[in-house]
Amino acid sequence: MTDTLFAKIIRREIPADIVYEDDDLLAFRDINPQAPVHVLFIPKRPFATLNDLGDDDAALVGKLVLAASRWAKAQGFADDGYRVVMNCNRDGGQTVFHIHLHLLAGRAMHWPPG
Ligand code: DGP
Repeated sequence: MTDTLFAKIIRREIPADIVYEDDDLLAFRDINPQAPVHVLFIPKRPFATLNDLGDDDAALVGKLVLAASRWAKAQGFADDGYRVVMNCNRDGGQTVFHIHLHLLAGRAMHWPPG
C-alpha cells in the first residue's frame, strides 16, 4: 500500500482539475501536460505499479481503459486519435507510485517514444 499525491487528490486534500469520476476511478488533468490534452485516469484503489495487479483486478483495469477511451471519444478525439500510456518503475519512467493511465491527445504523437 502507498500513500501518494494521487491518494491525496482522491481524498481532495490537494486540488486537481477533475474531468471524470465514478465509484472506482478518477481522472484529472496532468500538472505537467505533454500534449494539448493530457489526462491521468487512476483507480481509487492504490496499486503502486502494474506489477501489483493480479487476476482479480482484470475488471478494474478494463474499466480504466474503457473510461479513457469513452472520455476521448466524448471529447471528439476518436477519429484523429490519441495515445494511452502506462509507465512502470524506473525504466518505464514512472514517478508517481499509484498506477495511472496517461491519455494524450490534441496533436500527432511520435514513435518510438523517448
Ligand atoms: P509517471 O511519470 O507515469 O509516473 O507520471 C506521473 C504524472 O503525474 C506526471 O506526468 C506528472 C503528474 N503529476 C505529478 N504530480 C501531480 C499533481 O500533484 N497533480 C497532477 N494533476 N498531476 C501530477
